[in-house]
Amino acid sequence: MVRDVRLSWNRDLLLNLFKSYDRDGDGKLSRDELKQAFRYLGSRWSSYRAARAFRKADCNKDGYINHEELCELVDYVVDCGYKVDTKLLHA
Ligand SMILES: [Ca+2]
Ligand SMILES: [Ca+2]
Repeated sequence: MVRDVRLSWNRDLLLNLFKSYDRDGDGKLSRDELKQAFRYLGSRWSSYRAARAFRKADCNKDGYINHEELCELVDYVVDCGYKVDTKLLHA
């Protein structure tokens, strides 16, 4: 099983990943941007995940994940225990 080389996302990687999904560059993640990030993470239920993550991380309920709320989001994703293929890290 060569493909069994997987490791957990660490917080820095996740922070950078989510920042890179801020497609319109407004410094916040919309639900759609978040959904795409979850899809990248390999979630089969990216809409559901995005909705859950929003409820958890969107502290001021403005419909966006800002820089401070990003930490909450990363906590949530770490709790979910996403794994990543190491070859993705070098892509
Ligand atoms: Ca954005
Ligand atoms: Ca917010």
